[in-house]
Amino acid sequence: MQKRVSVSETFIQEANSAILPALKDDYDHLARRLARQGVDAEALVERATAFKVAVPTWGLGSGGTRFARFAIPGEPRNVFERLEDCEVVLKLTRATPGISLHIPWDKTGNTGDVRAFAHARGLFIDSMNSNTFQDHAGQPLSYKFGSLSHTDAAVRRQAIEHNLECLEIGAALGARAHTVWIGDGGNFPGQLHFRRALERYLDSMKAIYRALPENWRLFIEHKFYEPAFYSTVLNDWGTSYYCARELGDRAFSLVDLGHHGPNVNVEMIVARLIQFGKLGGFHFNDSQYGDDDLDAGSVKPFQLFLIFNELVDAERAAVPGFSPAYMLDQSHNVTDPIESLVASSIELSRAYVQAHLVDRHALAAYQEGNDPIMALQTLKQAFTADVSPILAMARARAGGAIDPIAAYRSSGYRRQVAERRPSEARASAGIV
Ligand code: RM4
Ligand code: MN
Ligand code: MN
Repeated sequence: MQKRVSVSETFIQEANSAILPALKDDYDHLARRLARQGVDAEALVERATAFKVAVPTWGLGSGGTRFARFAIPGEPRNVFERLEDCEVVLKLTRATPGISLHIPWDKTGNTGDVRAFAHARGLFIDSMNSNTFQDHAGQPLSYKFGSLSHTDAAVRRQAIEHNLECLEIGAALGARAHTVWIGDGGNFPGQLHFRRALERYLDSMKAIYRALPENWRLFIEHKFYEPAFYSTVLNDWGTSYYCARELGDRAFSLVDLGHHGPNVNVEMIVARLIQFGKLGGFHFNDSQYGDDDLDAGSVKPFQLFLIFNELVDAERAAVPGFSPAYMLDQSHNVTDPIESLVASSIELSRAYVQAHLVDRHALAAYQEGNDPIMALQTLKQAFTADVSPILAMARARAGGAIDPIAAYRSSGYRRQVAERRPSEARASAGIV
């Protein structure tokens, strides 16, 4: 039996002890400042502690683009090793106990083992993700021309069966949601009959919806291009909303932040889906151009804040049925994935806490009084507040790291796993 690798709690405590006095100082100073505005810092620490986001197992390896993939030392080779890395992210941040699995990438012979392995590390399986955007070893029919919307009923059946298998595996693992993203679409005008392709997709999704275990939610993820470059079957939030409605009460739209055209007002899409009772959840990431899968909050932190502004507004207003699932979906091409996931989870907590800082009474009054400059000022006041001491205090009190990336680097975890996990030659390009 190999010694268990992880970043130990005692190690984190030791790393914290040197910087705890400085944190206390910063926190007290911020708490006094906030008190002058009538804001209770402790209430914000509570919000930061409550914030959780699920980690995608596929984000723990080096991603890659369609041109190349640069491997990193100690890259996890199977679901167990990916869960080991997830545990490190959890220990450092205390915000990421939920895990999203991708099938067949995370398939193993024994599902029971995966569940026990996760639970022993304080993790649980949150959402399943199917994969009919690639052909897998041993698969009889190809998805080259689509999967759930394919013209051939036999291919559609195979893709449905794959999703049913995901539900079965997920049920054994204690998951509670299934996310379907398809790569179906056309590369050339005329290639697809738009209406018929969507009808076929919906018929297939109905078969999956019927098999959904009790208390599960089904998330459908739209994306406007890629891998198909001319048209996509589930291309935008409107189509997604329509399909979710057609499917039934337990079907919802999932918003992946990178799946919209450049400059699209994503926060408004979020507000619309909330209003229509169909916001299922998020795949958080950031992007400059398209589905770039960069770290959350790295390129457009203000947009992320504005999205959380809508979410917190709905939370405060107790919008009926509002319960979005928060998940990360990133591809780490040039960073250590553990560091990227840690940093991203912190950026999400930051946006969430900042959104709680918005003076909603004042904002409502400025909106009613048609005072755009003061309305914007109200948002900017919250967005420019440095809430880092609140986030760090929440982590420290929960046993996480005050400075997670520094603690991770000095732990030597990457070096340890590099020794235990000899690299596998994987020359192919990365994930989509
Ligand atoms: C897609 C989409 C899906 C993810 C795959 C790997 O672009 O975002 O959610 O499962 O990538
Ligand atoms: Mn996604
Ligand atoms: Mn994507």
